[in-house]
Amino acid sequence: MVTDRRIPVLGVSLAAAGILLIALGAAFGSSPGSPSSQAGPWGFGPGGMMGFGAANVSSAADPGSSGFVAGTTSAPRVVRIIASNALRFYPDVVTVKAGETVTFEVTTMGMRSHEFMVGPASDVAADMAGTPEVADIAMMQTKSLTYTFNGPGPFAFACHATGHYEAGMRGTITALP
Ligand SMILES: [Cu+2]
Repeated sequence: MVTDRRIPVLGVSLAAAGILLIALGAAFGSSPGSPSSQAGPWGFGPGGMMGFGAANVSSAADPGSSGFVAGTTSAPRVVRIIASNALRFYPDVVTVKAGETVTFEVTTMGMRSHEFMVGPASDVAADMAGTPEVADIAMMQTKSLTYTFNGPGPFAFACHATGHYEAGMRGTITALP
């Protein structure tokens, strides 16, 4: 999906992303050693330019981690997701406990706007009308979507902005009993 138009703005986009990453790292609170801090998740390679590899976007503890508290409708567990300019979600695998309520806070990095849909995997794959979704998440904007994981799944999430799903902009959800 690289277009001619994108090339002149790439430098600006990277610089803006770097600034946002620094801000995100501060705002979200780093927790070194959490899975999301590993392996240069931003797509710029290990160690990344401009410190991308050290960037971290922490969410509340996952099921199976110490400190995990299952989300409820009155107190959903917050899971933060980055929607990248490279048409990927970070993280792209989210673990939930069956029955819990999760608020996804989805932030767009880069200049492309994204959508975030979550629900039964078959509905998400089909972009089925009525599947919970937030749309038009613009650069550096965050939108929230709260979802209760009733049943065993499988569940998934995806962006259905034109061409994005086909390019691989999707994620899986593991629901633990
Ligand atoms: Cu997208």
